[in-house]
Amino acid sequence: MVQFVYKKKRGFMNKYLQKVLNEVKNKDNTEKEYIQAVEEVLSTIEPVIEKHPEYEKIALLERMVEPERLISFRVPYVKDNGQTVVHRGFRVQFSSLIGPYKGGLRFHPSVNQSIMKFLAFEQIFKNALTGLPIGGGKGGSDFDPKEKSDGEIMRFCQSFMTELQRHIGQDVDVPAGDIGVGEREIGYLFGQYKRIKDIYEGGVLTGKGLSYGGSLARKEATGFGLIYFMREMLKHNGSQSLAGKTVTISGAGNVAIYACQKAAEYGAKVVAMSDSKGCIYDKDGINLDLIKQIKEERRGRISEYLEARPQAQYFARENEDSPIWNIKADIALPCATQNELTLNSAKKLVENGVIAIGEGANMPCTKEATEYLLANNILVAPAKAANAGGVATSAIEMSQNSMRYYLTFEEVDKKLDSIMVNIFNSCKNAAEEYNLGNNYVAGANIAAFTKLAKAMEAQGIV
Ligand code: NDP
Ligand code: 2IT
Repeated sequence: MVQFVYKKKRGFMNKYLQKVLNEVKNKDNTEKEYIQAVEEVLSTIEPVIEKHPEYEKIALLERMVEPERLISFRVPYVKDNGQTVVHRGFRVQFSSLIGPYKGGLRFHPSVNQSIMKFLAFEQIFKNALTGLPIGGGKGGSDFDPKEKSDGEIMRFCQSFMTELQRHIGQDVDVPAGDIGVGEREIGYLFGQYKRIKDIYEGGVLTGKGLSYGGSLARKEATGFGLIYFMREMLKHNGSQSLAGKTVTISGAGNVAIYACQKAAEYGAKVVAMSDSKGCIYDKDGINLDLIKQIKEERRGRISEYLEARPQAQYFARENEDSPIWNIKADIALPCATQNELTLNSAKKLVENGVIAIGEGANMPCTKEATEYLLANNILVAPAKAANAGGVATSAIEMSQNSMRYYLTFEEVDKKLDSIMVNIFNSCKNAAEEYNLGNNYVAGANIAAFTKLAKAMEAQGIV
């Protein structure tokens, strides 16, 4: 199926690309995730750069890999036991080329500058693919919301926003959720913003609660969008469908839960889900209501699933390879975090007959895993395209806030569906134009890059 094979190259044929990559590797040499994300994009746009030698003179790529602004700040808060703790906050305002900076906030102990920059960089391309007027940004903190009281979460969010508020605004930069930041955190952040600015500015954050300006279907959007993209990809490759397919989904958070719901609605059987500690396998199909109770209501561990369904199995994670990828499936959906699907896992999936991978998380496959999957003719729905439904629906939330008029669930869902169809078609058309078969990883990067390059040329040297 895949005519173009991702080759492990010693370097690029194109000297300009090689020069830019070398500069990033030298300047940002400790930022391994950021280098990985840049290398992945550069490795797929070579045919476009070959066609446009004029880009070098205007330093188009150098400008694309340098954030417009990178903000790092102190976030102190007081724990319930009276102890003051200091965390590090970030906001990377990477590109305002096609709209206000837009992207989520991640609260996770692993957060650092490299992870923030890789996420913000990918967000620029993702947001361009949506066709909506949103630039690229990302932020967060190395704060761990796990096992914190509501009071601690609230005080942390208030402290975080006390600094962040001077950098954001509905026409400037619009944060949303990501790992560890959901409706509860967005609520506390919004409340503090409103208090400091003394204004109701609905469009300053997305993923808000429905009672104060949120959009119906935003919660579901990333997971639903992933499945809409997968539906299109299967349809265009052998007229296949999700019905009757066995699916495994890593993670049990916002993206994973709603991907599971939509996959089941389309007649697929989801047999496994996971969290960072391990995975559950339920051969009769995952009971999603139970997962929602454990994860959304109790904020518990996925191992608790066995208490209600003892016939299911639990596999604890022992090393960097998540046990979920050892489970036989037609479709695997990594929806947890970056680099969670390694070369070993990719080999296992291929050995077990997987036909398609859908990246719900950002950069979930390692570089080697992606290369191996594509070389083995596995369909890969790349993150920048496949998980863009979340941010696209955030943009729809912003529109509703500006209009002061709210759409129904069905209206938002229908828009989301048609955006995902358009994104798939953009990836497909770009791949076809450059004779890359069904390499949608390259297709997504080329489609997004082409749009961004045009906007950069049009706006002059900024
Ligand atoms: P949540 O916080 O709701 O859920 C995250 C899930 O991933 C949890 O099950 C968590 O397990 C697991 N996880 C987190 N870190 C790790 C890790 N280091 N190793 C293994 N498992 C881990 O986050 P989301 O569902 O919102 O985000 C999941 C992914 O989707 C992220 O990559 C995010 O960037 C991406 N994404 C999110 C969008 C959104 O709208 N929310 C939009 C587009 C992409 P545990 O509880 O044990 O930590
Ligand atoms: O990675 C992502 O696209 C998100 N976390 C959602 C960003 C957003 O602004 O809705």
